[in-house]
Amino acid sequence: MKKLSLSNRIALASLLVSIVACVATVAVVPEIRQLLNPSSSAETPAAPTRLSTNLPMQALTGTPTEEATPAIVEFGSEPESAVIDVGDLYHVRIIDGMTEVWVPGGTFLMGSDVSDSTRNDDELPQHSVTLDGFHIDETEVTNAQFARFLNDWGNQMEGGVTWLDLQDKDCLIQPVGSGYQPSNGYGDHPVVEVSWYGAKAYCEWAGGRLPTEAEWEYSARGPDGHRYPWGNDAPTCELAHYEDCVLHTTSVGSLQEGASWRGALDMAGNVWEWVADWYGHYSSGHQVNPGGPSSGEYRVVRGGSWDYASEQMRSTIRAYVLPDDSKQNVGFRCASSPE
Ligand SMILES: [Ca+2]
Ligand SMILES: [Ca+2]
Repeated sequence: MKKLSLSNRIALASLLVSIVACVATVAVVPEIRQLLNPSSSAETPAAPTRLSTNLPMQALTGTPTEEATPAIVEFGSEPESAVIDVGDLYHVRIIDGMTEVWVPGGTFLMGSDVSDSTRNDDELPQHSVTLDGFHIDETEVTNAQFARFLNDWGNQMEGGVTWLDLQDKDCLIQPVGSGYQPSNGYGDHPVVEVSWYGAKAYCEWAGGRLPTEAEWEYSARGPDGHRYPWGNDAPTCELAHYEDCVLHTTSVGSLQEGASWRGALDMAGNVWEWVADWYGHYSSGHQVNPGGPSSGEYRVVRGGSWDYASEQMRSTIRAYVLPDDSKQNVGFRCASSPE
């Protein structure tokens, strides 16, 4: 099938979502997980990149002042299929209109070579990873999409915090009446101020999951081990959205030239992206579908953001954030495995 343009696909996705809106929302209640103590004094892993909470942010209007009452959740019959196939390369998820691109299974070298003078220590040791094929979202999840999720489920507490930090002035979703909506003009910007729990819950609602760290890196750099999603050329503002560009999030998917080898957009820049894994040291040796350490204190975020330097756009860069923390430069995208 001929590949549709991004705008056509967005239009198609919107149409599909409208059709299915009358059908029912099928969701899975995220299991209640053990509470994590945000003031824990456990030892910090040795790593160069911990995200700061004090980075510049343009002033935003409409700071929400109180929590909205969660919307009523209604259950109904399950749609016959959760996705519409639009071709070999991608399909559209009905519940939120997200396009997912297909990443075929393969083997790649994860992390950086020890001789690379620009690498950080936590990118070592470089190791061979084999992955089964999976789908990953073409773009970061937007404020409009996350607001729709909150309107189904309310802003639930998990891990000691709400999924979305509505009290933060940098949050771009606001409670309105008994529901939620994106701040004016920010509907197609990536959701920020979302905890790891909120990101995970969204992906489960959408019928998927957070990508593993290995899946994220493979989606970005591909089997040839590119330095950036688009290849090895240094970042420009046509390729990625970072601190030399506009000091704010931008519309997802607006930098087509920066597409990864499978067509995923903004994998470098715009917002860092939560992945499923705990942060920890890589192990050496060949691994198959690795899921990271079995426990930890921090969760991994990937890809750099609008307020980070071009050096942070490398596809092997790792950073870490407490799962109950939420930041103005951290969002996410989802993945799924074939049924
Ligand atoms: Ca990103
Ligand atoms: Ca916050």
